[in-house]
Amino acid sequence: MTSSPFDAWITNDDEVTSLLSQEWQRQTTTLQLIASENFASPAVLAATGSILTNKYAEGYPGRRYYGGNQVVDEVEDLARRRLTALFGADHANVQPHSGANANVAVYQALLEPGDTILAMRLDQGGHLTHGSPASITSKWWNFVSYGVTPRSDDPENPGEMIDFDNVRELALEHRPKMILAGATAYSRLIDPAPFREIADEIGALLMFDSAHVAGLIAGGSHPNPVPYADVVAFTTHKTLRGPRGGAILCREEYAKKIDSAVFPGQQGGPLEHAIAAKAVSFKEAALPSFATYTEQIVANAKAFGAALAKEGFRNVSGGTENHMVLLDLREFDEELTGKLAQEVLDRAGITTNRNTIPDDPRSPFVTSGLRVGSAAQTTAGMKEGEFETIATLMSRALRHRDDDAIVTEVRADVAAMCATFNPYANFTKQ
Ligand code: DSN
Repeated sequence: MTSSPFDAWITNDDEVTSLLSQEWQRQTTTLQLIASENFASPAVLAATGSILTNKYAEGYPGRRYYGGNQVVDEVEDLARRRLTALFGADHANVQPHSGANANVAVYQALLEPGDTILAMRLDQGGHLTHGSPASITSKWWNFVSYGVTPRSDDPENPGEMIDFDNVRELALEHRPKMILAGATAYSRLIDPAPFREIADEIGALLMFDSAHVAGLIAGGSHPNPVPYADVVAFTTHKTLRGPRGGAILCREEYAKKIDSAVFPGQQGGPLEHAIAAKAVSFKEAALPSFATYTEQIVANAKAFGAALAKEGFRNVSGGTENHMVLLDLREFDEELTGKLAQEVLDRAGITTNRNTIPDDPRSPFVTSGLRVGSAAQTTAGMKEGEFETIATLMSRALRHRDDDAIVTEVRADVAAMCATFNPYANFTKQ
């Protein structure tokens, strides 16, 4: 089995080395189409695996609770400076361990328990931390949810897009203290301006959860919410292509509250190795080549959605303007659930995730939808033509899911594509 070039130094643990090799093999011989995943650069991986993992640094640069943080302070300051410059923000907090932590820290910083937040419905694209009954967020805060417009057969106006009349009506009725824009399964551009107008009309705070599209914003392919929102929270590992983690941007007036909510409010010692890797990724995202990359992500997703539609998969909302396509599988095959499609595609070497679609009659564990994304394979160098090929491979595997020989043939075609588009052959030293 081929080893990953990044774990060659693990010499004393055969079991972990073997598992890392297996995962290297999986990531480089199968297609990674989960919309929230990406391939971080070798420099990001190296910083994540660096000596900074040894250091405790509770507090913030210049105000730590432990000695020996002279270098760590510079690392975290560098990350904060690069991030504020990238998005034009007043203040950055780069310590959140994840997007979920970042979101909860924002609520904790700016709201009182029991305050109302107006956010997107989970079954129409919102995230667990936007008030899922299973999330601590719904126990501490009162969520009211807006949705998408009804589906229509008019190709000019297909529906299933954020219903701003509904946002405004609910805002006027419930007077939330915060309006939350942002989604986890929504393929359209989210314009921050109408959200700001509605927030201003009722005197609410505006938070933008840009986890999925942070990279598209950094690359200039989507509008920057920073001038509109009081606070922007996101993950660093999706389209932004950094290490796994979270970050928060805010206006200066909220900086102290946000910092206190992250530490000591939510977390203990920050992961300075991850923060160094975040700094590396923020530098990469500021390069002109990153703007070209995000343009290609969107072009690839559009081509992918159109090719999937030709194969009979309905695109929810009629298409995409970001890195993801949300598929309604029912018109392709009424019997095919999201769960089954994900399992069949796994056998064919195509990694996806099942997802609920608006008004899904099936449970969130089964679903009638499948979410696919273009960010990772775009990093690997694929363009529109390759995504069109992937659409035909997906269709073939799903139509012939009971024929092992055909699924195996698709897997071989996938492996051949992956051999040509190795994500780690594509990076150049920058
Ligand atoms: N789990 C992420 C996603 O896949 O969208 C959200 O946190």
